[in-house]
Amino acid sequence: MKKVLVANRGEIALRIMRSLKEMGIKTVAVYSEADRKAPHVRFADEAVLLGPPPSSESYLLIDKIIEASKKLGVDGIHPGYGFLSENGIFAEKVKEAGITFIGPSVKAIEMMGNKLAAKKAALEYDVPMLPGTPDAIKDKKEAEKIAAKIGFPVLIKAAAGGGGKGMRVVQKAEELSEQMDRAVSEAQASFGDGSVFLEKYVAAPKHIEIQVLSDSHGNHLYLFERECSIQRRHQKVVEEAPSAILTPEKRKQMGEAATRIARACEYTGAGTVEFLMDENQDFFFLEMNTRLQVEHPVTEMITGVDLVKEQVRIARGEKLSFMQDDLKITGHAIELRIYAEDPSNNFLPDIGKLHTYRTPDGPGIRVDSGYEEGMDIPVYYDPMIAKLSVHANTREEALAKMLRAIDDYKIEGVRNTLSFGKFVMKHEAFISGKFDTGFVPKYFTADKLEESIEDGMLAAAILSAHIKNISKSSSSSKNNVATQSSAWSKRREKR
Ligand code: MV4
Repeated sequence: MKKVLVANRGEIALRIMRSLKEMGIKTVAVYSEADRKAPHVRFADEAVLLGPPPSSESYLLIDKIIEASKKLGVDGIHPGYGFLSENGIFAEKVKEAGITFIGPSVKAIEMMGNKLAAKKAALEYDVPMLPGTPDAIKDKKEAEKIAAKIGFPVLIKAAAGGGGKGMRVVQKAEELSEQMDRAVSEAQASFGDGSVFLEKYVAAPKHIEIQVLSDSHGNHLYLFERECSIQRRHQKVVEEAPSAILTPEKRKQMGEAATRIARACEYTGAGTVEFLMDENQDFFFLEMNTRLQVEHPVTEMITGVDLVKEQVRIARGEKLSFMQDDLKITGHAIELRIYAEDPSNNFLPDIGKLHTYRTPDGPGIRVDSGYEEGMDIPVYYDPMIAKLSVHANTREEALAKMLRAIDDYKIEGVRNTLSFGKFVMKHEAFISGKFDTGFVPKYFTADKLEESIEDGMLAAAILSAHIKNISKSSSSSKNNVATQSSAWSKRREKR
């Protein structure tokens, strides 16, 4: 493989191209009109303009990306995450064009893209699953029977779904019919496929996923777990590796279950098997993501494995160069996703210019960022600005490092979730490891956000000006407290 096109943007395009460059592979970026000045475009050896800012007119244009690849003599395409990464048609067309798709086979993508097909495979390979229906539900009579057998509450899920879309909790039999109608129409509207199935509902589970690597010679390894329970509305915010609560035995059981799933779909490349864990620490297969995940850095930090390089080696047909027993967990890693969203205003997305943008530094700190000071955060794409990851010997040290790194991260001009990250890191439930997917709704309200150090200093300055005013008995409008504090609140509004 001599030249690879990265069909993505932002931090992940940059992260992938860094590894490619270290492997001596030439890189080709693609970009939209909104990303002309983006770092991933500058980093690449060559770059191709795809079209106007909306994804549907740029990053999702399958044929245009393949045409450009052929023209530039590209022999591999890496899809990153999101966009075309789990699109079977794209993977198929890349292959037809004689280009290597750096990812799993079309068969594996399609099998795991359908939750029911994935569960069938899991069942055959003896992977623990929640009680539920093996097939899509056709009529309500059948649904009632099965729900009664499973026992309420039950969850209706879309077969084509994922990420929580089309999910409906049913607390009692009387609600089943209405919720079925809603789930089917939601699934039809979102995925063009109205098939749904039932599962026993687990209230407040933990979300733990296993990283797997599979080569084309039938070797399947697990690179341990990532704990991803800190989410809001199915958007992950904090991930860590290893989990604070898994025993070595449980870790091995989950890892081996994950590699059985990989075997079941003859997986190749890097993949993630998601599990729910209940309060008894029993785990259940949820779904498999057939891509490199956003949160992969925490796994890289604790294993020392570069997952992108492994993806490339596997795509070239090489055997994995290590075995399960060679893999060890070293230390503890935590990742915080920083979004251009206002945590004090219901996480309303924000856009605009990064007037100040300075990232933290030092041993054990990794920043995966697609932006630089002075750049605009566009409206068209995911609101994630960057990922801040830390690695230390122990979880406690990693937490302390994360808090220091958050304080050293300076963002002005765009409201962001740094302060929310600080709230999580300082929360007793997070510190103790006793948390689940209900963490954010259970504990977070906007008034729990600390003011930033600068705001604190500004407040002190205003207070001291106020005291001077009083002692001088002066009340010129310039030094008037009301004017000052309104300037302060304006400042607060801008971040
Ligand atoms: C569940 C569940 C409880 N019981 N399935 C949400 C996204 C999709 N991947 C599966 N999800 C869930 N499935 C059963 N049978 C709770 C969730 C869930 C969840 C899962 C992982 C991480 C965060 C979550 C937040 C809410 C609900």
